[in-house]
Amino acid sequence: MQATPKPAAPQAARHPTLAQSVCNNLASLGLLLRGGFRPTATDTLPALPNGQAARTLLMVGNAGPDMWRAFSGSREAADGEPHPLNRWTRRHVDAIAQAAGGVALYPFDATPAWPFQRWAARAEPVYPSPLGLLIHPQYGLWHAYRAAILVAPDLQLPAPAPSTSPCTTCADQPCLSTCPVEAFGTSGYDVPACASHLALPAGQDCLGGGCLARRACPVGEDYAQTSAQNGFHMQAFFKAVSGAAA
Ligand code: B12
Ligand code: SF4
Ligand code: SF4
Repeated sequence: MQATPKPAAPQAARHPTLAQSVCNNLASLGLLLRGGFRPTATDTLPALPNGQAARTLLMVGNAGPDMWRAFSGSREAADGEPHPLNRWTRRHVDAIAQAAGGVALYPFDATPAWPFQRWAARAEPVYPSPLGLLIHPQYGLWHAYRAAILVAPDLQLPAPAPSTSPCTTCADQPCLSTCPVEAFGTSGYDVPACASHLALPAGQDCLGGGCLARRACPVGEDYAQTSAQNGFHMQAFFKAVSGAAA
């Protein structure tokens, strides 16, 4: 049986009780507190339920298999209704945010989308990869963001320690030579080319087991998602980009 990789240590905060309690509640769901930062007025965030301004934004995410294990046994995973992972996340993270006197924002339901990737780069050491996904030195491309929690206190989380992107020392860049339809080029990610391939018999490896370009990256292999999780996300992505009800 595959050992669960040790997650990166959450950043120390100067309000340890609130940060630790959020961290513990997230851990019971296989989710990680992935750092945070003090927002500025230009972030134009909503006020908290009591009218106060948020002085810390906490990033919530997943890496490795823990979240998938927790979600797989949930009622949302079994009820056959649309967007099970988003509904499971909202049910639990809304409660965690409320217990902290805060409010949760999500990457999946705002128009325009909240800039989760830009926020992530302010919270922890992540870097743009040639695929557009952010790469983490430990998790590689095998991580995502599920929510942000706004809270009133300034938790004074430390800025991410200086580090470098794993991509800068990756001579072969296998992520760029693996996609069968060369969807990653100088002009970004060719979503229609990818979606067309997924509709073909030749695209079933990507659709069922995950993006071949993402799987080609050697960084963070211990955190790679299972085929079941990759297939779940790819099916949701394919439904969204092919216009079917996701
Ligand atoms: C729209 C969207 C998509 C669209 C279009 C993506 C695209 N590349 O064109 C579609 C549906 C195709 C898509 C697909 C997927 N997505 Co998507 N997507 C989003 C979403 C909802 C909004 C992105 C957006 O418009 N942001 C608005 C701008 C203003 O936000 P921003 O943070 O400031 O913008 C930064 C990014 O745009 C980034 N960026 C985007 N593309 C590129 C390309 C390059 C080369 C670089 C350097 C940077 C870069 O740079 C900006 C400045 O920092 C985000 C969630 C979110 N709310 O952010 C997820 C998100 C980006 N997606 C994510 C994922 C995981 C995927 C999938 C892999 C899902 C899957 N099947 O498993 C696929 C495949 C993507 C791929 N192979 O690249 C993750 C990325 C996590 C990470 N490690 O970075 C996010 C953050 C969602 C999450 N829950 O974590 N996605
Ligand atoms: S294969 Fe290399 S260049 Fe591509 S994302 Fe991984 S580390 Fe970066
Ligand atoms: S899912 Fe397959 S076709 Fe789409 S970008 Fe990844 S490797 Fe290319």
